[in-house]
Amino acid sequence: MAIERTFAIIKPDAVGRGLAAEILARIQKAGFSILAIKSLRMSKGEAEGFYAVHRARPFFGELTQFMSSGKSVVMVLEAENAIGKWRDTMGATDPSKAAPGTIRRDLGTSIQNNCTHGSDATETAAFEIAYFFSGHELV
Ligand code: 3AN
Repeated sequence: MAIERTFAIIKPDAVGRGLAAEILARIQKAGFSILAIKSLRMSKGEAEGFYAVHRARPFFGELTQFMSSGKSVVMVLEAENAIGKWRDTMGATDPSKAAPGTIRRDLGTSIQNNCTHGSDATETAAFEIAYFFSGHELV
């Protein structure tokens, strides 16, 4: 299987609760290389652009408010099958439905405050990586 890249976020709930180091340790333990990483606070507009596919959903306003409420850590992760592997490491969107041992099950507190984000497909990963990182940050 080819080496793949995915885009990951440690969301403001997790950063605010001091869980960034714990999540980074899980990323390393799962065998990802962190190709690029930075900390930033999204503006409301940046969050709206990032989650544009969800703009018709009832939770869009709340979601973009939350994502712009504090610092996030954004990353590009590399591994074999990185997209699927990172989604497996995170667990299901709703922490109460996520498998034991996953980040969302162990650390998430609600369907919104679920600690992490991960791309769901190759095209999404390409869009999301380019949304936060320039080519020179990915060499
Ligand atoms: P995932 O992040 O697991 O791919 P998506 O893409 O369906 O899930 O949802 C994007 C984000 O929107 C989720 N990570 C979560 O923070 C939020 N979200 C999803 N469903 C709901 C919901 N029913 N109520 C509130 N927030 C939600």
